[in-house]
Amino acid sequence: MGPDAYRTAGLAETLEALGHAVADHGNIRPLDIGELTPPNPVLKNYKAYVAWTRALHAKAAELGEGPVVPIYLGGDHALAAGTVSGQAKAAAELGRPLFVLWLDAHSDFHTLDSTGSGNLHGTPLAFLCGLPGFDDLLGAPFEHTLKPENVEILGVRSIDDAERKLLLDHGVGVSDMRRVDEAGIHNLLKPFLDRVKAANGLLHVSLDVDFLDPSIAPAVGTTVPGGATFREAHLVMEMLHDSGLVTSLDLVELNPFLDERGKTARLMVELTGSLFGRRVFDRPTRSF
Ligand SMILES: [Mn+2]
Repeated sequence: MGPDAYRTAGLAETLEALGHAVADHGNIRPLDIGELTPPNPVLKNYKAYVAWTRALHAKAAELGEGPVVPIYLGGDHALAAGTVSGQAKAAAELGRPLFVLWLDAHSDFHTLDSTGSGNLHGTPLAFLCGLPGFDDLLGAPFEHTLKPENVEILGVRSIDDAERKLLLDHGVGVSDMRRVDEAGIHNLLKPFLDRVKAANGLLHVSLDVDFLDPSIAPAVGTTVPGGATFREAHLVMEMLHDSGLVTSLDLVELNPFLDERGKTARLMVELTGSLFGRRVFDRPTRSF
């Protein structure tokens, strides 16, 4: 339902109005992977996670090498295990490092052992950073793991104890909402973008609906109060556009059943428009 809500909210039309050519590749289907036993009985929909990851990985590895900016629509944030691993494979083929900006209320850094809830949308970043236990996902060890220092999690405000330890041990960049309040989006994001540029890196952005404050984006199953405001979110997107560095994007965790007259889907489309060059406020040049 998530992808169709974005289509209905005019994602393609918004991008076309900005002068971009858009190709809708339709809905991807999970691979048929046969029987599979979960390594931890608490895990929910484990087989589906594996089946989707393999399908999305193959698609993203193919799109990642082309002169296009893929936008992956979901759906569960677990999809990033496939999209980002595929983009990472493509980046390796191109001989360039992949950086990831993870815009999320949560850090999604659980292993299949550390998760208490069994919700697999809490695990993709741990897989992508090479933590152990995920070999089922691609049917082989993931070769193109992200360097944890090339990952920046922004806007986080809910981290489980087990995750906090893993994040610190691995040196992932984490800017929580307190840091956003104290330092501001610009001061947190600019140094990261400068590092991507200096490394001639590719940049994948993974935007979870719950990055946003629930008052402006209610259509998500895991709301956490105190999220990014309308202006903070647009500032992130405008800075990303100005940087010219973004090479792929996830839009995830939209649940249209929980939306209020499509406002969350429309906001996510507007934010994508900002990332692709639309300005919310005109900034006329003045002479002083
Ligand atoms: Mn997430």
